[in-house]
Amino acid sequence: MKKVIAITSAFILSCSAMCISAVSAESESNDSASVYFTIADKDGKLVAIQEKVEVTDINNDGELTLDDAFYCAHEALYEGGAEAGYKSSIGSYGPMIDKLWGAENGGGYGFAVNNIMSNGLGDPVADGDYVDGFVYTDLLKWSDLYCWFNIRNGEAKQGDELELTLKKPVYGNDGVGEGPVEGATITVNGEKTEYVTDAEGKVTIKLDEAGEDILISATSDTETLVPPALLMNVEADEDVTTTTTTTTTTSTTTTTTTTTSTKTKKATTTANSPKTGDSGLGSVAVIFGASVAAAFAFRRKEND
Ligand SMILES: [Ca+2]
Repeated sequence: MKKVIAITSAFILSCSAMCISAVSAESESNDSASVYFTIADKDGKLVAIQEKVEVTDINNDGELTLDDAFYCAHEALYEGGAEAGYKSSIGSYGPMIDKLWGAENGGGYGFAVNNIMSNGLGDPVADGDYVDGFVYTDLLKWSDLYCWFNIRNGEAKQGDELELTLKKPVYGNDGVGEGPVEGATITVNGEKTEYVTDAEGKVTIKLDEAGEDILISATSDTETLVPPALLMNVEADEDVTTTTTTTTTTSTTTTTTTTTSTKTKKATTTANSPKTGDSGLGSVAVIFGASVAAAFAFRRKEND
């Protein structure tokens, strides 16, 4: 018995020693970084949205740069890997992109690290960086405008209002600053909304849809925007859902089946609140007639 204990503790000791060395090796090492990639392709379409990619020193120069990062992003996200989708070479100003997301257009690519446009693939990347890359869609005037929202992610409740600012790089004597994008229409999961950014690039939108990773982006009639990407997690609000359903019911009759079941669920879950339940029943009665309401009430009674 004693021997077993001795062996066990020796094993635990060696294991913890191993764990300690593994942890310290990781914290000291600089040979990988987690980077979040957003990429717009040659058609101006978002093909990667804040995808987490592990970047390693692909070209073995002892540094983690954008060149390594784009290679790893294609290896992880592009069909056929980096060999099919990405190519870089050393140009007269340093390393440059020859192919991005499968598109070879003679050098029309842009990229930014944490919303700051980068000039070279040799720029460093670090853990937690957001890298945005895009293929120019306007190969005549190069009008594609990189832009970004003041936030990348957020949590909210359905029906909440959210104030956003859409920004773009502004080039001045002191280097690159930022300015507003005016007149951009906000899109939610690819659908245009009524919300348009003002002269300060600001817009307040109401989050009508619930869901995870709802994509908020922007488009413009006057400028070629590289689509910005904001991912929102919006928690469903039952009251908001009910209101929406009722509106749908009054405008069409084809959704009656769905509505009835939704209402039943609502009435059942709020059985302790007679006021809510009664008003729900009232709207059903108006729409479906007294006989349906009677059947509904009967079923409700049974449930009670
Ligand atoms: Ca490298």
